[in-house]
Amino acid sequence: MGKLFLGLDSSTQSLSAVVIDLGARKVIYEKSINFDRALPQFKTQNGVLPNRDPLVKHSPPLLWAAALDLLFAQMKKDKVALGKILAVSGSGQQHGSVYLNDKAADALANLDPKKSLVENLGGVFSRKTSPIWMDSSTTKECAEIRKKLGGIKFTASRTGSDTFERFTGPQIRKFYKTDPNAYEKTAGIALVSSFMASLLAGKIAPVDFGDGAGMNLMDIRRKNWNHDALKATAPSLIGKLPPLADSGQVIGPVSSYFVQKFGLNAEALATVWTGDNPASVLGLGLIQPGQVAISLGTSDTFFGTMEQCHTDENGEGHVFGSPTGGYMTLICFKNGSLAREKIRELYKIPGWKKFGELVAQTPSGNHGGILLPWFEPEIVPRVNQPGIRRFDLDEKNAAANCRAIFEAQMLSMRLHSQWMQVAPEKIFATGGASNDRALLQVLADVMNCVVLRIEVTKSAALGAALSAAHGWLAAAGENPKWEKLVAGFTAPVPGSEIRPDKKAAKIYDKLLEKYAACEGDALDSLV
Ligand code: XUL
Repeated sequence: MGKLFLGLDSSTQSLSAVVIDLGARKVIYEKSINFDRALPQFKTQNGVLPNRDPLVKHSPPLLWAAALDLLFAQMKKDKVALGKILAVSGSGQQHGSVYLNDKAADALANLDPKKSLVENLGGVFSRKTSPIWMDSSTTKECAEIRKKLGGIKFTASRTGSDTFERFTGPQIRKFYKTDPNAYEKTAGIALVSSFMASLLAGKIAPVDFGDGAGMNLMDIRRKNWNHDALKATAPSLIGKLPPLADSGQVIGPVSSYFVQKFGLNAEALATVWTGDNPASVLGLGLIQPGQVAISLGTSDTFFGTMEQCHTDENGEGHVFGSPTGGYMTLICFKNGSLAREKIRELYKIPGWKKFGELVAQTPSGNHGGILLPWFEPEIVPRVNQPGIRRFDLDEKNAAANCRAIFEAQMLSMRLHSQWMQVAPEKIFATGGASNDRALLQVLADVMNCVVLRIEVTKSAALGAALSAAHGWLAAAGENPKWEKLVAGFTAPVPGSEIRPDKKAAKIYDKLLEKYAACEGDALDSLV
């Protein structure tokens, strides 16, 4: 058996583990614990606590700790060679925050293996629930912080993003405003990622530069806490935040809790965790600038590594620290498969296969027809009053509308990713809709770029395992190279390459101008 590393991913609905054998370049174990099903006592729905206010989305941090116990117990039962694992790292859903009191550090240092993590941690929280990334109840706080930082452009250029409701800074501000006593009693604020790392390490863990950039608190260029942002958020915040560090950096040996209870090796290293999106960059092997991933899921996301730090003046996209040391970008479009699904329902199209066939039957550029895809409020561009709009497009033509929705989504991605100043060299497509070649051809033509399909089920946990390996090798005095480390773990699906059609690409260059004009008119009419 070669060198084994464990990567964990604490996501909204589940906690997953991936164990890799670095020498054999293989994933040798995968497992997930679904929160609602495995831990019904926490009464979550899809990992979130029900709330009367639809804008409020919280989860109990003890649920995540309980899941960690369950997952280790499962790995032991499945006879995973836990004693052979050299280092552990992880990733967490981004932006969510955990509020700890002054008993936390002591409790973490003295985790009793005869008790569960839940019993050990019962008294360490200054706030029982954690706001997570789905929360959108902080519009007021976003405006307050943005104003103090000098507007959208300055907020983005300092912290990597404009203020967003789900980002941690606005969430902390809301907590301070609504419960100042509990805020005062808060000794430490962790992200989901650093909270989970703290359990493994048995001490308060640093926040990494990837997840730290999702807080509106970190100076994106200097990679330290930005004092103006801290001041704009809440008083005495610096004393409550842990240090910032590279993901994968060694914190120390794993807590003896996991050694005694589950048989982890006493010399195994606990390392700094990151956010799920930065970890996915590693898990998908996107370490070269110019390699971009487009995930066609519930929402569509566009992300990749970036050499130089360019922030978005319009405040639509995000810049995070990359686990490989530089920067990564992320743009999240809410109307992804959600909008495609709506068109499918509207035109009673029986399945996705038929949807793809209808797209293939229609010409590139749809004779100039445009459909703005905002069935739901959109993040990029910001649209609070949803509604689709058609321009030169026959509402009765089902095939043209199928093509129009996907063309609109891809044109919007191209338009709203221009601020990155990186022309993609290769696009890796993942997610449900990436199964369809007709859709991928549209993507290749709109972006005028080669598209390859990539299938990794647990890209964040795999990325975390690779980060653990990187941290362990660096601590052993080696100089690990990311290219070599990720090689062999992820590869595009054989035969999935799609090249852009030169004629179609020209049509889209022109259509992009029309799309931008239609979008501009629609946004103006919404003001
Ligand atoms: C990214 C974001 C989500 C969560 C999902 O900004 O909010 O992708 O990280 O876990």
